[in-house]
Amino acid sequence: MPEFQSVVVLGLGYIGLPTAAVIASRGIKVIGVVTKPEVVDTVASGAVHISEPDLDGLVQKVVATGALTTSHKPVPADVFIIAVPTPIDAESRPDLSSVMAAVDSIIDLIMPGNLVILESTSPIGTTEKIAHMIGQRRADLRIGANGKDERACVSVAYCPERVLPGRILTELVNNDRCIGGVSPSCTRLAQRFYKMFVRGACVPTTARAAELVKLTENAYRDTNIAFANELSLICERHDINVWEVIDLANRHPRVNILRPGPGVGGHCIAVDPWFIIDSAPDIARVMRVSREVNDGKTDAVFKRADELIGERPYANIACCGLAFKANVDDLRESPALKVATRLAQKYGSRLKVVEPNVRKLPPQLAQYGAELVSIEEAVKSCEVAIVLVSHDEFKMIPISERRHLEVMDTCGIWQDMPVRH
Ligand code: SAJ
Repeated sequence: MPEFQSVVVLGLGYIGLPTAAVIASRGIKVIGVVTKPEVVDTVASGAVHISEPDLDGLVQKVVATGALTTSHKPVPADVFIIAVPTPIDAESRPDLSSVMAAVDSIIDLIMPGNLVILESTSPIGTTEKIAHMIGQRRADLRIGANGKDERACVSVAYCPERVLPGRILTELVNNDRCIGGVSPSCTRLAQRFYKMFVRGACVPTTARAAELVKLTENAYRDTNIAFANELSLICERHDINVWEVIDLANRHPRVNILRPGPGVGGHCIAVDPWFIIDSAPDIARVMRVSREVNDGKTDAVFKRADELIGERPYANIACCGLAFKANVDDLRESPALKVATRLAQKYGSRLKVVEPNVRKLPPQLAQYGAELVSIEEAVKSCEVAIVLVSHDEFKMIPISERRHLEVMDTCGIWQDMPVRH
């Protein structure tokens, strides 16, 4: 009989739903748990509430076979996976309330032999805290014993998700995973579980190290993007083309500068470094400054756009892109959306917004009279263009159709014409 026959996935967002669907596709019974009734119903009908390539087909299939079902509350299972959001609060400190609520909801259901896995990005020590919480409330259970009688204990482990939005289904299966239990036996059990659906290596470590690994990956990327964004402002000061500088510098065999943009968005890279900074504020100086540089870039982009528009008092303005990055529909923590909102506040109906991945303009833009249009319509009806996201649809517009535009291109997609960045 298979070691793991049923899995409860707590949270059906960008990570929980694809994870639940992939596990269900291996023939394991999966129950996706989410508190929002509309998500319970949508997924139960075989549909999806998030946009991610190929996810709709997979969910439809596993729901149709009965391998994936949904519920608003957890049920007993062999494995519990916690994949709920871990945002930061107003003081940039980790908010673990959803994780703790998820643990609370399963504590009375846990049985000897069960595996509890945390996948949510979390501060160092969270997995141990969860193990402690279960131990305190369930004196009848032994947590993570380091012994032979693995099946008599409850195992608790951390296994961070590392998938890239837009490539989630591929990366979920092919990326290496680092797996840290609160004891070596917990790590081993969690490794056996992930090996059932992960083709990448399942590398063992401790829970605390695994927590920091996840945070480190995103803090590393944030710092590298901050370097690129700082360089773009230096280039602007000296009137040098930043894309050319990066291109030439990257010809050095040991240099690989990332791309500047309007700032860093999404719910991961702009958030996770704070978990490290909060844990060691006196040491994490580079990470803090990187956050400030990346947030500051969004302000700088707005000011430059405002100056450019100020030179054309009656012109219509094409605002190209709202998503947090190219070719996704996710507007969460999007620097492009922040810039567009400030432009809409100031320029109202002069603003023609292009976002090919959404059907409706967010209310914070619509309320000022800004309008959602196609990229073709925008280049035709505007004299100024502010490029905020490097969507494929924008790259495909030929120079003959945009030659008349005064362009500020924060992403470097139209380098065949004079642009400001
Ligand atoms: N960005 C730049 N310049 C670049 C690369 C990205 O400005 O050269 C910006 C993007 O436009 C976006 C932001 O950074 O606003 C983040 O985009 P991203 O594609 O770098 O990352 P995410 O947030 O989509 O996903 C990241 C990934 N982490 C790493 O690559 C280290 C992903 O693997 C993680 O699983 C995900 O965070 C997560 O969930 O933590």
